[in-house]
Amino acid sequence: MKRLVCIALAAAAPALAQAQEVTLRVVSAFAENTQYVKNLEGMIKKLNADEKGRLQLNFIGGAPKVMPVPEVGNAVRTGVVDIGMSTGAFYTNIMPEADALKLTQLTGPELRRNGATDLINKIWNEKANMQYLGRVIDFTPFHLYLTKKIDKADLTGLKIRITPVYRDFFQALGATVISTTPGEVYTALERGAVDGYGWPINGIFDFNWHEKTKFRVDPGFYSAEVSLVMNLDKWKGLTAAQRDSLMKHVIAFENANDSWKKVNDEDIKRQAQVGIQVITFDAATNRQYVEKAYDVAWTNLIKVSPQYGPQMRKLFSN
Ligand code: 173
Repeated sequence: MKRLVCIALAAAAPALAQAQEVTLRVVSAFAENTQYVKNLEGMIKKLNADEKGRLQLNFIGGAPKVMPVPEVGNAVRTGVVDIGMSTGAFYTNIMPEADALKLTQLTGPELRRNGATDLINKIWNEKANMQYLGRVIDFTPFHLYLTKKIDKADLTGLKIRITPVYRDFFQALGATVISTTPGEVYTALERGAVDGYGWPINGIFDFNWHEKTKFRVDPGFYSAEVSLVMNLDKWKGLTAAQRDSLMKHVIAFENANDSWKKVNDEDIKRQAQVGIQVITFDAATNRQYVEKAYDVAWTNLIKVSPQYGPQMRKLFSN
């Protein structure tokens, strides 16, 4: 009997030790100098101070330094790392739905309230072995940046740098598209390999692309998406208290996404200061431009994901 108790205690010991404090390894698909990582480091610092003895996050670094951009999604899926901060566009190799988070007209907190986050989690669990934790950016459209002037919403004859975010839309506008990671954009511009690129309204200064950029096309389109995703097995292995701790901080982080409005205003000013000119069209053309962006993306998503595309569209709209 005594012996049995001893064995039982020995078996329980590691589980008890783990329940005390777990350290999760975090990587970013964006480089260390970006606003995404600066914000994340602030969140991690707060979590680590508040959750001592229960949960800790260890930031390993960003792509491409710690791993190539397209490997971040798989690293989370397989558990090579525990948490990734990435845009879905960087892991469409896992599932096409990954890139649909840009199509929402609602913010992270609104998606949580209307059940969209539950749907996202169903898909992310099932197809990517990931727990979707939360969105780290809102209020931020994508734009087309150019080195050459255009007078109409037509990109025929232009080579434009893309990720899956912009592919369908820029192709529909007639562009020849070239996929690159963020780290490859500067050289592509410098060599004239591309005549422009897609990127959110903020962040071009982090990569010095302003040196090579002459125009920005307004309006913007979609809602830039970067989120925290976690290996599902690791998520399931946390205690309820550890999950609550993690989600408390992720939700607070998500609720602070208003901070992007100021970042965006500042970057718009700074772009004007360095001489980046705004190209825009008449009101009707601008409206059609944005409508086309959404139409082509939803049409394509529903084609590749007839199972989830329509449900996502319903819950992502006003
Ligand atoms: O690399 C990109 O242009 C891209 O897809 C993206 C997505 C979200 C935020 C920033 C960039």
